[in-house]
Amino acid sequence: NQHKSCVIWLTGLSASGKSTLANELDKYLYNQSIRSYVLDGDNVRHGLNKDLGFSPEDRKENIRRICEVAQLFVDAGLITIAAFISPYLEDRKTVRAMFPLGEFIEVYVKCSVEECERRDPKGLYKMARTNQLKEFTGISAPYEISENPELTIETDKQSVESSILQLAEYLKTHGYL
Ligand code: GGZ
Repeated sequence: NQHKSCVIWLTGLSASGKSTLANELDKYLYNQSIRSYVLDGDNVRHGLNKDLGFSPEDRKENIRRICEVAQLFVDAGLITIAAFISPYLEDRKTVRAMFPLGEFIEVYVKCSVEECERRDPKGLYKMARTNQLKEFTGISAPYEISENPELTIETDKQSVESSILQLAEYLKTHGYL
């Protein structure tokens, strides 16, 4: 199937729904016979970036390496879906600047910190609140909101299905699919 390769960059808090959306979009594209690949903490932070922690410098290096990998996947012709907190505006701007115009689609996965903390699937918010986890995004480390993401998805207001439709609609109307 014909598509234009690009990177779909999902940014947002821990437990905001980035990985869920990334994997559901990946499935959706697969069902349309479109080649895609998901980069997320599970396949990057445990391997390539296992030497990195969560200080601002390490997060910056994390995002820099992911950007390099994403460029390779986009070159290989895939719709590349990256799901990382990527909390710093400057780091996301740097990634954007590494891609030709139109090949970087920033998606803000918006969810209140209250709702993320309520979900807390891995108990990390709890650990952050009790100081067992330092520099935790949203609690003791910043998340900087972008002014102009290509898309905003509000996971505390809309269903996964409607979010995937919103993403697919964007990709279709902008000529990626
Ligand atoms: C934020 C942390 C931290 C701290 C561990 N702050 O919900 P998760 O568990 O599965 O996803 C989070 C993941 C964040 O990694 P990223 O590579 O996306 O972060 S960044 O883009 O900021 O470099 C969370 C877990 O790692 N985790 N400690 N202190 N998230």
